[in-house]
Amino acid sequence: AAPDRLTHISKYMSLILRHKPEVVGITLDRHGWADMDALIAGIGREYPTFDRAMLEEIVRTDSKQRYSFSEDGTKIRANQGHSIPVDVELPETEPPQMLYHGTARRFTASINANGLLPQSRLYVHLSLDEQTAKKVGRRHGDPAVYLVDAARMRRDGHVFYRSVNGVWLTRTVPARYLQRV
Ligand code: HQG
Repeated sequence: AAPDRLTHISKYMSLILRHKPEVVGITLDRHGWADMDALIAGIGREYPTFDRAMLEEIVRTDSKQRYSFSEDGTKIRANQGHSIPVDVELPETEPPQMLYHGTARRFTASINANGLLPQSRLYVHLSLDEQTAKKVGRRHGDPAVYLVDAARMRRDGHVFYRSVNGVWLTRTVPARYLQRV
């Protein structure tokens, strides 16, 4: 299939598997899994010719490894980024000393005052390096990057998870752990 058609479908899949499974009439279980056949049928209503091979191609070629299949191959889920409260069974993990968060400049006054909040998602998303954070920030506009004192947060009892695709997750980051870079 043409690359931009696959990109469109991948975005639609993100919407379904992270935020709104109901748009294609499916549900996620409490661990975020969707039944593959139901998902394929649901997406097929919007994109005729969509099939299992295309789904597998999207998952395999996804630049951020956004999706995983269940071991038995009957289910699929998003690795992170959910707004609906699912538990993707990530173990609590010791973070590196420092992490980064990319945002838009227009949010910085609010972030400096209130810290990083998960907004519509379950977690605040943090990046391993400044470059990646800047890219994430650019999605929202003129980018701004914060350094997050993850080691001190952890010492103070904040919990961190690393998603299957390497994104770091934590509930909130109070402003005292943030520094603009
Ligand atoms: C900002 C992409 C005002 C926050 C990326 C961000 C990521 C505040 C926006 C993943 C705030 C939420 C998530 C506060 C936070 N006041 N603004 N107190 N606290 N914000 O999209 O981190 O391509 O929900 O800085 O790679 O940008 O979708 O989060 O700008 O991993 O797979 O509120 O999405 O991955 O925006 O991105 P988002 P995000 P995918």
